[in-house]
Amino acid sequence: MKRAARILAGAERVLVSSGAGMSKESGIPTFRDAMEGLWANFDPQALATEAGFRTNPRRVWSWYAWRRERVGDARPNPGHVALAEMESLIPGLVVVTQNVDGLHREAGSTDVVELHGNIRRVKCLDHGHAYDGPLPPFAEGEEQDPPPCLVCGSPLRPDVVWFGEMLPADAVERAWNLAERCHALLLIGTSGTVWPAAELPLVARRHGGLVIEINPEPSELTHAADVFLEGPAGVVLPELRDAVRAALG
Ligand code: BJW
Repeated sequence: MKRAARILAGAERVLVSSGAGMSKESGIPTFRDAMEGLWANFDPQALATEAGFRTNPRRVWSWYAWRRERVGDARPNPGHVALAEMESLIPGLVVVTQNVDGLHREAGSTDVVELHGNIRRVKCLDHGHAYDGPLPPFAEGEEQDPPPCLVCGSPLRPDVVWFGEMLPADAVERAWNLAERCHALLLIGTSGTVWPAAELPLVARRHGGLVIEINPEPSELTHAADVFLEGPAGVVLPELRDAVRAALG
C-alpha cells in the first residue's frame, strides 16, 4: 500500500482503468464470476452480439431493460467515491472504464472515458440515431419489443459495445494517448480478458508507466503489475486515498 501511494503521489498523470469489479459493491454483478457472473447465467453470444439481437430483439431488449433497471437503482460505492476524491490529490487523474453503468460520473469523477458505451443510453440498430425520449416502463418477468427509432423506424438497442463491434473511435484514441503518456496506471476490477481494453496496462508499461492493480484475485494482467493490492475496490481504494494523502504530507 505504501509503495502504491508513493508512486501515485509522485505521478503527474495517472490513468485509472476500471472493470466490472469496480461496481460489485454497488450491487452490479460482474461478467465472469463463476457463480454470480452474468456470463455464468446468460449466453454472451445470444445477448451481447448484433447477431443475437437480430435473431431475437425482444429477448435482448428485455434483458438490457432488466439490467438498466438494476443500474438505475445502484449507487456509487466507497471505491467510486474515493477515486473521485483522489482528483483533488492528483489533478492529472483520468478514468477510462469498460463499465456501462455511469457510476464513476455519479460519484463525482469529472473526466471519464467510456470504452464500452453506456447502458442508460439507447440508439437505433441500423443507423445509430440517438434517442433520448421516454422508454416503456420496466415490468419484471415481462418481455417487450424494442421501440422503433423515431427517425428511421429501425429497432432501438442499448448504446453499448457488443462483441465483434468497434469501440467508439474518440474514446479509443483518448484512452491510448493517456496510456502512452501516464506515469502510473491504476487497474481496478477487470479480468483482463476482453480486448482491446486489456491492452491499456501493457501500453502504459511499454511507455515507462508503472502499473498498480486492485483485485481480490489475480487477473490475466497481474503479470504486468508492479504492485498488486489484493482486495475489493470498495475497501482498498479508500485506504489508498488516505495513503496518498499521507504520502503528499
Ligand atoms: C473485483 C471485485 C471487487 C470481483 N473489487 N475487483 C484480440 C485477441 C482476442 C480476442 C479479440 C481481440 N480483439 C478483439 C477480440 C474479440 C473480443 C474479445 O476480446 N474477446 C475475448 C472475450 C476473447 N473483443 C471485441 O469483440 C471488442 N471489439 C473489437 O475488438 O472490435 C474490433 C474487432 C471487430 C471484429 C473482429 C475483431 C476485432 C468489443 C468488446 C466488447 C465487450 N462487451 C462487453 C459487454 C458490454 C455491454 C454489456 O454490459 O452488456 O463488455 S463483454 C463484458 O466484458 C463487458 C465488460 O466491459 C467486458 C470486460 O469485463 P470485465 O470488466 O473485465 O469483467 P469480468 O467479469 O471479466 O471481471 C471482473 C473482475 O473483477 C475479476 O477479475 C474479479 O476478480 C474482479 N472483482 N469483485 C475489485 N469487489
